[in-house]
Amino acid sequence: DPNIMKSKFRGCLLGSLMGDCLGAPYEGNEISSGDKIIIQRYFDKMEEPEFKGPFKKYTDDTAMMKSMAKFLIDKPEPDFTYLAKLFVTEYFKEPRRGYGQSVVAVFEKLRNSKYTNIYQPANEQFDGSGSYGNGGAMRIAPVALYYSSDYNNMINVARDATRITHSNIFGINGALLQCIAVQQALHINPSSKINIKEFCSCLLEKIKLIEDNSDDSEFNMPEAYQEKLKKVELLLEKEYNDDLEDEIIYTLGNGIGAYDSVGTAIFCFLKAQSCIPKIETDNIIRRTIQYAVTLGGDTDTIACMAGAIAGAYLGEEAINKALLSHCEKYDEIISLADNLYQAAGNT
Ligand code: R7I
Ligand code: MG
Ligand code: MG
Ligand code: MG
Repeated sequence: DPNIMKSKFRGCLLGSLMGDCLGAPYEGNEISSGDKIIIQRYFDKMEEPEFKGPFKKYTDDTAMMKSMAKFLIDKPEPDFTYLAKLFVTEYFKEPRRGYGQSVVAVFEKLRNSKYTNIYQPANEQFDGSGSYGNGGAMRIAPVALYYSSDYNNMINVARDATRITHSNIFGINGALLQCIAVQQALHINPSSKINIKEFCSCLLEKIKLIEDNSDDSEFNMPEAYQEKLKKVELLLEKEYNDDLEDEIIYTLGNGIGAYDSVGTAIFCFLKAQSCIPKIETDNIIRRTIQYAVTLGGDTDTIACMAGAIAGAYLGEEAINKALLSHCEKYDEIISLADNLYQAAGNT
């Protein structure tokens, strides 16, 4: 059904935006159980129809996601130099969006070298080992939407788009894992329950192929993301207890490294398919985002990635309109999703 797909494109990009905007105020915090009550009230308050407040601003996650969508919309064949220019132009137009500390050097080098070799600046990061930050993963959702029924191209474009800023194998494969998760969610019927076991085993199968073909001589963790996904599955089966969240953070991570955040985002999405103690809402997308925020750390990015997966599964109808209305430029993201939907060959 084409209407369902159109709604899923919107849901995905809006879920991504909401996670970023609503998670950003908590980025870098360690969350105590008292903070959970504050976070519950923060979301409740925004759902009140009479509540007026300044927009929750989006950060680098959305700024770069918008460039990814524009790159796919504007060029019939992927033009990665164009994408590099979009990133750089966007950064110098609005540098104060909370970008990663090191990626800024890539933007400066790209600009100064006039894009002669768009992959060289990223290759030079961290003495040649490349960034393992989650900046590739946080912005990847448009690629999953655009290539939703062309898996091999999706992977290749996702990889080459990531490599402009992140050349480390953890940064790249983390972005691929997030991309595959969004693509899988896109193909699930929004009116049926998710089969969690099947979702995980499909992800595992695909990331295994990718890791088997990755050169990971430097770190020698050739099954890193496969092992991460197995931990996600194990943690999903655990009964709630007071130490569970500490275990989740310890095992899956909540940091700015892709390895410490992409598995966590997938976990949040799957966990939020049923009720979670101390998170009071019937809305699955809100539950996903709010849960990601309560895990602390890189809240904007983990909520953004989890929100993108949830929105791709459930579509725009499942987005809480009151919450969305507090997110900066949500109407622009709706147009962007529609243009991406058209560019992908739909009408
Ligand atoms: O990955 P990146 O775009 O940052 C994204 C994060 C998200 O949380 C955003 O919301 C924003 O807050 O930043 O930017 P990078 O600068 O490439 O990576 C982010 C950080 O990860 C770096 O500044 C480093 O602190 C760390 N990092 C590394 N540290 C040591 N060695 C990334 N790669 C390495 C490494 O190889
Ligand atoms: Mg950010
Ligand atoms: Mg290998
Ligand atoms: Mg972040």
